[in-house]
Amino acid sequence: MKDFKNFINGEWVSTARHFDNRNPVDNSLIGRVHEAGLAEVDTAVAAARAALSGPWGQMTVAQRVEMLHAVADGINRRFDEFLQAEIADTGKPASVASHVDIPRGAANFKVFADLIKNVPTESFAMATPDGGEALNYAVRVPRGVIGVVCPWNLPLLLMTWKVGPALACGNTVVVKPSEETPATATLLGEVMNEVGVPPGVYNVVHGFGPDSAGAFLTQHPYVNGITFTGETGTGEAIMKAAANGVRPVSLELGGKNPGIVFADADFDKAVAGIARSAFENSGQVCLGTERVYVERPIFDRFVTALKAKAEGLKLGPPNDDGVTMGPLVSLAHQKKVLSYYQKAAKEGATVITGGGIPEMPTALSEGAWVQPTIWTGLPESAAVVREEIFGPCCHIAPFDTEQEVIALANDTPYGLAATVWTSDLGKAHRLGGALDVGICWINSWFLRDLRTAFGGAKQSGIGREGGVHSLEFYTELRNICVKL
Ligand code: NAD
Ligand code: 6OD
Repeated sequence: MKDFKNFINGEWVSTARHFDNRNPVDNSLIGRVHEAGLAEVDTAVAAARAALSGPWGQMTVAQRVEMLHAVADGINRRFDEFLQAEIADTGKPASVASHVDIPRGAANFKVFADLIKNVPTESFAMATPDGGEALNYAVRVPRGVIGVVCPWNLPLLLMTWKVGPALACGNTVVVKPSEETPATATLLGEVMNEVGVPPGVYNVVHGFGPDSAGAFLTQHPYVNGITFTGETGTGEAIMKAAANGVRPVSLELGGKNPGIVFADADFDKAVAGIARSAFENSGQVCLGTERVYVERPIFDRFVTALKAKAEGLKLGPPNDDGVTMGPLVSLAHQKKVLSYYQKAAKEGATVITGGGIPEMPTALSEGAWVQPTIWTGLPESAAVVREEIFGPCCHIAPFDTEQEVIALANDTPYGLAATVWTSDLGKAHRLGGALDVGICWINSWFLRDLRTAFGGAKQSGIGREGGVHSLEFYTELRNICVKL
């Protein structure tokens, strides 16, 4: 039985209130989590605030960079522990987590450490009204204490994607991992201590959202900025909390992303790409494809080919050979996804494949399993075509013209991502410009240089992170003007 404690000021803090942490593969108990109350959140924020002016605040950029490289190396040294912790919490295949989640966990520290060394600021020699001269320049200063509130789908990756740049910029952080996935944020506390990150720089408080650690953290007056990844509704609540004290927010929220396949696309690559974007991580990727639009001449062939891909997925526990799909993150999420499977059937969908719970061996029957699922035949107004499901499923509809598919793709309150599959370069660029999303992939998915801007349009988020855009959020520019 594991015991997940809060990590505050470099120490492990237990509390009297606990909640269970379960493995979604079979619903077995992994351990208990110590829920932070207002007092623990208060202590964590105070520690983070004090650390700003301690040894951390006095480090040169070069020293901070070295320390963040040591954190990345620390993750890599304990790669297998991070991997096993992440797959126990989420149930995702080890083959995915070992290629995506854990390497990115380390890379998120290195990339932003390297970036902060090279960040330019503006500087002007100016004439003054009295005929003299002044030097007017800006320096980047850390914002202060950053509250980092995380989801459960890519726990280490999405947490370090915020913590890496926040620390690179000289801030301190208090992290609230998802209640579903406390493990890797906790393990990272051990690495921070091992490599000598000063106490108070990285803190972790466990708990839930409303009336728990999430709300206590985001409402805390000494938190100077909040970065959040999760559902759009939660983003709205956090934005309201941040209004008190006029604190900045960066919000990465939900999506209902279109995948568009033109008849001129490389057919096999398009099928493989859409299959990956719909089913990887059991469809629990905010950037995943839940609406597929296929040009009419290849529609039937595409549906048949995607069905074969879905039915070719091997469901099973993360460490088993050849497994390509795990369970959903929890029984609660399984219930939500299954409710959409039922809605689709009620609304008259043609179920091409799946639509229920797969038959699993007895040892796994208590797990949060669902079948990869494909529907056709629904109107655009159907719930499963409009609402984010966050499961391994998609609806496929035919289209006839470029203008028609652009209108269909944009007809959603969300605007996170899109994928377009075509061999026509002009069409690719036109779609890239016309789709109202934060990121548009052409003949690819989940491919990005971390120095580019990342974020959502419309209700998929506010702000951009990545590269210098992260530095914009995690620092403030101070204007200094010196009369010479
Ligand atoms: P969620 O919004 O339910 O929870 C995210 C985090 O917020 C958790 O740590 C939770 O405890 C906390 N929280 C909940 N209510 C809160 C409140 N009132 N105040 C403060 N904290 C609160 O999201 P989830 O279910 O963990 O993740 C799935 C969602 O996240 C999906 O909608 C998905 O699209 C989105 N997501 C978006 C991105 C992106 O980059 N845009 C990335 C990953 C996930
Ligand atoms: O790759 C990233 O940096 C990122 N923020 C991915 C988001 C994935 C959503 O589930």
